[in-house]
Amino acid sequence: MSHLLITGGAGFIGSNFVRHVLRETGHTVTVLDRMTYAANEASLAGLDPARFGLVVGDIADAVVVDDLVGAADAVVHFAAESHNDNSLSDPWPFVHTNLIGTYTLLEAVRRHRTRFHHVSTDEVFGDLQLEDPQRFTEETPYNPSSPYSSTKAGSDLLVRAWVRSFGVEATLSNCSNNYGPYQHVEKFIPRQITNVLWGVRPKLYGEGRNVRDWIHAEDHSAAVLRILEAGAPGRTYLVGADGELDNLTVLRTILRLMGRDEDDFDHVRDRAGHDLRYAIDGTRTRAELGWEPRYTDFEAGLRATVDWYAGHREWWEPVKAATEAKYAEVGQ
Ligand code: NAD
Ligand code: TDX
Repeated sequence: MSHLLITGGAGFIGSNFVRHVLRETGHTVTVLDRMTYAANEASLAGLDPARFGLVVGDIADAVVVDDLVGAADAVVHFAAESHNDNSLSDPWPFVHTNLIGTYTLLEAVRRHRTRFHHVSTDEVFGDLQLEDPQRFTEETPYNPSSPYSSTKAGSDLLVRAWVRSFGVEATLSNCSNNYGPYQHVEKFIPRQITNVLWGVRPKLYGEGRNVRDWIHAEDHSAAVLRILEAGAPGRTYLVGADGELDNLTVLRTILRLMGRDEDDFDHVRDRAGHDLRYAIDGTRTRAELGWEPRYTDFEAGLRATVDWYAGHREWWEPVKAATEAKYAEVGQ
């Protein structure tokens, strides 16, 4: 049994991971989270206080981080500014958290010789053409597009440098687009589901031909836990579930599942520098770690996600109006 420090554990994937760890292992967990707009304490409600605690703090605060890392057997690092659209309107928090925050954690795990897992994204590779037969692999060169993805790319490179130069025992994972419960309503799938529930029309950027490679957050959690247990120090693992779909198809599926006309949405202004397509080749991760995605029926996963948002209005409704007001300001 170990004690894990999980950064960003009050966000979407982090909170799913905390529940996964408490369910699947005997580990105890401390979450370090700054409780930004993206966090929700309700995502961690009802967890066993004997095995779980929340510390509100900044991963760029070296004093707080040093204490918590010193008390942990391993650190799993999810904390980030995570939304591309926000990074276009105000990049600074992305530099602060994704770069300086990751640097601060790395210095602490270096001092304490603590096992570290860094959670990253496939967006570090840039984008692919629609008809390109290739997918991202561990060898794909980094070519990030947005302030979000470039700060994530920078954080990955910091981790690699701390492994090579200082012998830090770290692993990395680059995962594709996650969906599932507890995702902030600023993101594509929850935004559209809650728009329908809230009585406004869904919003599609441009023509919606952009492709994302969807994976359920529960599958991502299982992969991260497996890497923590069996990953080779210094290695990068690509995590994906062969879930490529264009945005138009996803939106039409949501509308159909919710009993609406599939054309009942608005086209809005496209995202600046909008990446066309992401696609992960996760063959090596599956072969080496024996991890397999379980939520491979996307429509079933989406239906369960629709049901979750319909049944948890108290979780998302308090932030819905402010999120939509922010989008309205930029014509999206
Ligand atoms: P999220 O925005 O839902 O949650 C991020 C959490 O980090 C929030 O709880 C926030 O309060 C916290 N945080 C932000 N700045 C902090 C700081 N300075 N100190 C402490 N805590 C801070 O993000 P998410 O979608 O759950 O993503 C989690 C991680 O997974 C990120 O590193 C992201 O890059 C990566 N990732 C996300 C996806 C995806 O599809 N969402 C895919 C691949 C990788
Ligand atoms: O209202 C919308 N309409 C729309 O068409 C929104 C919010 C998005 N989109 C499009 C843009 C993207 O092509 O949907 C797609 C998905 O958008 P996001 O949910 O913002 O995700 P994306 O930009 O692909 O990034 C996500 O996956 C990789 C996460 O937010 C990142 O944290 C992760 O690294």
